[in-house]
Amino acid sequence: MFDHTIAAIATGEIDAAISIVRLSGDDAVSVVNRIFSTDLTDAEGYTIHHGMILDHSQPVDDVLVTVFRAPASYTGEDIVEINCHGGVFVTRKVLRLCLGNGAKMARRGEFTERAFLNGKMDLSQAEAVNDLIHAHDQLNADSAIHSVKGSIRKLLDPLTESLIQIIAQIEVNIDYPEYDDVEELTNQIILPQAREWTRQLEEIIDQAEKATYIRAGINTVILGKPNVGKSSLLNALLEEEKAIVTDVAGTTRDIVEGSVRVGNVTLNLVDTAGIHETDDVIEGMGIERSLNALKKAQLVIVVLDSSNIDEEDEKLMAMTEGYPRIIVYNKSDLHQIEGTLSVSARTREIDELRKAIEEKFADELRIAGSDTLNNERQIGLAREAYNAMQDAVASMEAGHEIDLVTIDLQKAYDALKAITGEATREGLLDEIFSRFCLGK
Ligand SMILES: Nc1nc2c(ncn2[C@@H]2O[C@H](COP(=O)(O)OP(=O)(O)OP(=O)(O)O)[C@@H](O)[C@H]2O)c(=O)[nH]1
Ligand SMILES: [Mg+2]
Repeated sequence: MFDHTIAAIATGEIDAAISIVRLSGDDAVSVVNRIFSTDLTDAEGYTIHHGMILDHSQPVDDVLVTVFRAPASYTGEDIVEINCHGGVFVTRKVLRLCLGNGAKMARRGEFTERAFLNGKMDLSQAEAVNDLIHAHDQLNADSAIHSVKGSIRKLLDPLTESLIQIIAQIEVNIDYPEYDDVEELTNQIILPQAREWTRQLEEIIDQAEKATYIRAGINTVILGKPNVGKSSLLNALLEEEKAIVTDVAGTTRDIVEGSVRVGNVTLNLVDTAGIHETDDVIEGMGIERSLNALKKAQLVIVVLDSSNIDEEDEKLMAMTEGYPRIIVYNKSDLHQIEGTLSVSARTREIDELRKAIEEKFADELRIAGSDTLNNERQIGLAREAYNAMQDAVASMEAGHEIDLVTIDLQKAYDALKAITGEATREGLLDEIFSRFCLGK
């Protein structure tokens, strides 16, 4: 399908025990044959060959070479992988020899692009390969590997299949009105179905949003009046002395940030200046920043001092009412209030808070572990489909002709198909594959 063979270093460019130069294309085997002491002409797929990489008969490296034969390879083409002895210098030299003997340098993501264009995977799977490379925790890695295995197509297929059946049937109705054996579809028949599709799309989008935000980490703001132990709590959660703690009210004047994992939940924590009335200019600016951080919060941890609760706390409670929040009663070592979520930041007894956080996001964690759309591109297309479907419903409710309705249904269908790349749009491929690493 492609007229040239590509090559790249597939592993990181660091000194390591082994690194891999990868080639894909019709000439992959013949390019390597020109620089390899062992003849690979008749090598079958899934075989490994030992030998020397040679530069004008001079040995460069003692290597193992893996051969994959089209179409049973990652890209669907012949692939040869040269397992070199690590060092950046040697690996680059092997790559240069491949390039000097007929291969072309691969662009970022070109191997995966070829896999996609050769029909080895759909677009959502190709994107998932990239997500897997960049996954920094279990949750992200799990969802990426699900998608590599085709979970997104599984998620959307029932919807797109029933949608295309209806569209096809409407078209038959319009184009061949004389066919009596095909049921004549009316708004009354399609409307309940279209409403159900709209509902399903809404759910798919909602779940994807929940999943993406928990995978990215929860923006969490620690809020409270001065001296209640906010910074101490941040330090306890982070298990390090990141923020300054003193018994002077108004210690924290700027935003202090840190990221921490609580079970499977990642919190992007922000410690803030204690909120109260003040004439101090700097403290006032700090308080303003606290209030700004609150606006972006996906979780607010409201900290109270169990031994000293007053009307300033009441104000804070009222202010954070509409936010997803957890209220913690700190300094439980001094005083404990029955029936509250009690912690002691100073003695690092904060298990109750950790438990509450995991419980609060149990739903999202479950969703993130299941099959969902994975990124903004996919969610954006699902929204396009949802809007088109809503238009279809509205147009049926208004009693429009079926051939008008089918335009919206078609739009919804196209948007859904673009998620897996079955109706790819111009420029999209370049955009997606350029985010890849070289050699992938
Ligand atoms: N006994 C006890 N003291 C605590 C606890 N948590 C914090 N403190 C003390 O309370 C004082 C204030 O703690 P910080 O963590 O600085 O409080 P803050 O809310 O960040 O204060 P500001 O930054 O001034 O708004 C310090 O002397 C802490 O040692 C706790 O659980 N128990
Ligand atoms: Mg503080």
